[in-house]
Amino acid sequence: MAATKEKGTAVPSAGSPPSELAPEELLAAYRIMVLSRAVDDRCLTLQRQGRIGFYVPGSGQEAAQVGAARALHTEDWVFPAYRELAVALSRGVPLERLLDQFIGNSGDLLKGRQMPNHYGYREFRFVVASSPIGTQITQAVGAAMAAQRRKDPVVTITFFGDGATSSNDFHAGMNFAGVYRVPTIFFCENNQWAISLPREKQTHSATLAEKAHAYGFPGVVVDGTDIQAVFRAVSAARQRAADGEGPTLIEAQVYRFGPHSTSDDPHRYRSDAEVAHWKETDPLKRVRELLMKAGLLDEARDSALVEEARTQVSVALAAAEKAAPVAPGTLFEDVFAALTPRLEAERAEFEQLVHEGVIKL
Ligand SMILES: Cc1ncc(C[n+]2csc(CCOP(=O)(O)OP(=O)(O)O)c2C)c(N)n1
Ligand SMILES: [Mg+2]
Repeated sequence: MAATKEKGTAVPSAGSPPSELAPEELLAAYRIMVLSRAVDDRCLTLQRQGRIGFYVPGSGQEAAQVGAARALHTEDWVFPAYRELAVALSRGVPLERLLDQFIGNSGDLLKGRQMPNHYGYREFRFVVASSPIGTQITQAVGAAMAAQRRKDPVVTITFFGDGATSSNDFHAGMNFAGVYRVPTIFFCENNQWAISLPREKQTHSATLAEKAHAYGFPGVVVDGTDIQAVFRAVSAARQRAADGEGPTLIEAQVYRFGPHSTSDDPHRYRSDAEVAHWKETDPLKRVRELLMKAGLLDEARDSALVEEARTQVSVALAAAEKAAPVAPGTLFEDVFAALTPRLEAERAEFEQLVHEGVIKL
């Protein structure tokens, strides 16, 4: 798979962004990728066992996600879709909090109010996942416009799929970003499928990146299984945005190895041969090879690292499954600063019914 570069590359005007991840950073990135893969493997099983309700795997897309995340600054805001676990982990979101959210227990900062897998963490500037396709795109542009007006040195990045390039929000967001030279990075993970719809039926454009040209800013295609290529592209786009030169659209070409989510069966719409073809460029395999060449990894160390990640998931899961459920009274929190008398009465009645066992949790 070639990493073709489209017309209009994202070249910064001032300063020089880092061109690649140093070997130690690459090792840190690989750890996150391995952990993300371990979470995927475990969570697909957990959903089948009825221990979590829903899950969206990101296997195959780890290099694109971690490469992009590592090019960001702490103050930047991330507006993800729903498949960006490796981005969340890269931002520093603790694995324990993620598992709490999947289960919806008392450790879930969202108090069980979102669908499983729809997490967000203000502390890490990782906005709650968007399930309606594309809505995060206009939100990222709006947040970047606000930062621009307040002269906050913040860049926003939004992650979305190939299918989202057909949404209204994609085009509205791209147009606003172009007109106002907004500091946003549009990061499209083209994983070749929008559930069962293949990329070639999504649009007749030769690439998704070239859609940026119509809005007056650069669009680049990168091989999303090459972590260094992704890191370079996002670093350059970030620099451009920070220099006031406006947005960039990056199309990272990847493949989703697993199902779209725990709700579909990919065998009904794609062939095993296609999956096998893309697995030859498994991003984990590619980074592993780079690390071995750099002398930072060998077979034994790699197996230990994978085992460590699996154990980390098991430990976090055991704690999350042991944690108490969300307290029922929290249902009434966070809408009004002080409850209205009617809601206060309803809360008292609700808690009484829970206490009497009429409402079982
Ligand atoms: C507005 C809207 N329409 C339809 C759906 C149903 N839906 C959920 S995911 C999805 C496909 C999205 O594909 P893509 O943007 O390529 O992202 P991917 O899931 O491949 O990462 C669709 C159509 C939705 N969630 N929201
Ligand atoms: Mg897709």
